[in-house]
Amino acid sequence: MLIKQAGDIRSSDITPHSTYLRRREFLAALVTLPIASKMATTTDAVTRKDAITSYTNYYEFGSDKGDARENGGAFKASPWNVTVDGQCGKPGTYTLEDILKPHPLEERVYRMRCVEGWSMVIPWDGFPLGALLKRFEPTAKAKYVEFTTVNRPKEMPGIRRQVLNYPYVEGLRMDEAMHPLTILAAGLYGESLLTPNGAPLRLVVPWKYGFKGIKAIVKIRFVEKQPFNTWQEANPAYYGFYANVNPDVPTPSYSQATERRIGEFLQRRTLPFNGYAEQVASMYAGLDPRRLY
Ligand SMILES: Nc1nc2c(c(=O)[nH]1)N[C@H]1C(S)=C(S)[C@@H](COP(=O)(O)O)O[C@H]1N2
Ligand SMILES: [Mo]
Repeated sequence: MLIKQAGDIRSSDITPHSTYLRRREFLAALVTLPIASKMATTTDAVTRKDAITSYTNYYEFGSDKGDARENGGAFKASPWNVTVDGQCGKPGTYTLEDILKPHPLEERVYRMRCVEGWSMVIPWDGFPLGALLKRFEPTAKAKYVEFTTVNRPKEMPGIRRQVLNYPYVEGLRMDEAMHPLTILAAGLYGESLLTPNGAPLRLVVPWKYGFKGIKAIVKIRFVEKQPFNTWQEANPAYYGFYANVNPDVPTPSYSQATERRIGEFLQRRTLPFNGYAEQVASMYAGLDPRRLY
């Protein structure tokens, strides 16, 4: 049994009093999802649900792990529209229902790894991004896909602090976007996503560092040129475009060789491509591994 030591419990793991008072509002967003199939890509133990929903990175709500849960009470994830444009045959504005309807949710248990050195194992409920993108009929000029997060300063109080430039933007190369391990998630642990984890729709790319997993997506754009993602813009020495998990490439100030699994005490060795090398490494043949950060 793993025992969490007092020194290992961060203040952000503890529910703030104001959140406790709003707990009904927080729980009201939960809807049990019908899951079509289950697939585990790891035998590692799944991280506790309360850790996954309270220990999050979501700068639109603040830069502390507990901020999205603490400050997310005003965020409205419904109704929701996603605008699709750029190099494709079927641009337009689609409702969340339009997006989700043809794609039964599958539960996939993925290892996730953040650049800050922590990791989790999350049972995401999602569907392959590629199946959705095909519906929009990308043209031959669509080399990359760019994603944009909703920008609502009134509902997202961290935006005012301008730690990052908003709206938050991420991107994938077309082959990465079409890869079967890449999913859009609408839930986790069999329930619809809560605000801190990116409700109502977020990207999950398990062989990349966590920041690639853009939350609360409102725009999908097919483009010819490599998108300029928010974290690369904020600090290019630490954050690149590819952001493939690579234990051999340190950041300018720390090693990326190990990670601390949330809920565990000892460090683990980080695996190339976060353990998914067999499935994805061939996409990067010929690319300088130092660019894989
Ligand atoms: N819009 C938006 N998406 C975001 C972020 C953010 O600040 N804003 N943080 C990213 C980072 S740094 C990480 S590690 C993951 C964390 O996902 P999780 O909180 O669901 O574990 O979300 C990513 N997606
Ligand atoms: Mo992150």
